[in-house]
Amino acid sequence: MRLCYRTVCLSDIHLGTKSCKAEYLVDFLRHLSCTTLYLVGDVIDLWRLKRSGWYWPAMHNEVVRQLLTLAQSGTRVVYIPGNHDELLRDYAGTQFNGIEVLPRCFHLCADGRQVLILHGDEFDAVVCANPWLSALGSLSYDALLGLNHLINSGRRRLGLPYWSLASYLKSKLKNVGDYIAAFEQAILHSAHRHKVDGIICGHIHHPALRQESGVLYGNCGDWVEHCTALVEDHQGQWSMLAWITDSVRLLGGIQATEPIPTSTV
Ligand SMILES: [Mn+2]
Repeated sequence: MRLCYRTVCLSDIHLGTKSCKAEYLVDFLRHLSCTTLYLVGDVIDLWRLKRSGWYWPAMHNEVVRQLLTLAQSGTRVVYIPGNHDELLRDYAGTQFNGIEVLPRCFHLCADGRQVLILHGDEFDAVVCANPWLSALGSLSYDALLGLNHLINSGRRRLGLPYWSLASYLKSKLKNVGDYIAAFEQAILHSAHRHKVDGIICGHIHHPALRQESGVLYGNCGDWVEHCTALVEDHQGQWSMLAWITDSVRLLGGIQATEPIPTSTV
């Protein structure tokens, strides 16, 4: 079986951690051919490697090898760093072994829709402040985005790891659903602001694909738990795949209105 797509988006692979499902990803990549592959952040968990020592089994090397093979055989591979691999943000605009590094990226779908692809950690501060946002309006929304950036570039200069307000809040919140809803609202708000037809992101390890108020919301999920990918066919139709065994399960195209329940993937 060969998987042929126009575009594939993967995020939150977390190479360098024990929880990375590298063997599933290698299997997926071996079956894959596509025109463009977006790696939507937290691909290599550089902070974990730095904090808890080097963990790099042969299978993680094999993931890298498969990605380089795709790049060398004509696939455009774009690496958009996330917060766990933010050190690579310094290399935005450069290429290594045919892989482009970009901070975020606009993607033109086959059907003419314009989609913004980004990791999503830039929304952490917004998510935390969400209860007050509706009262304060979008001016403060922009200010919060700036604040999140300022705090974390300051921490970075001090050699401190990225601090995710949102993960903190997520760990404190009894209802994770509230957190996910706040994140998704922030993303949708940003889509309207950027005047794009959709946003594809990662970061919260919650795979999703749906159309909301005329905007496509896609979350790649992760390769720690869900083993999911967002794929675009040659007509511009997006679908969510979960690659858990050697068979692929199509979990719904853009008409699907519900995120995948964790229990089924
Ligand atoms: Mn992240």
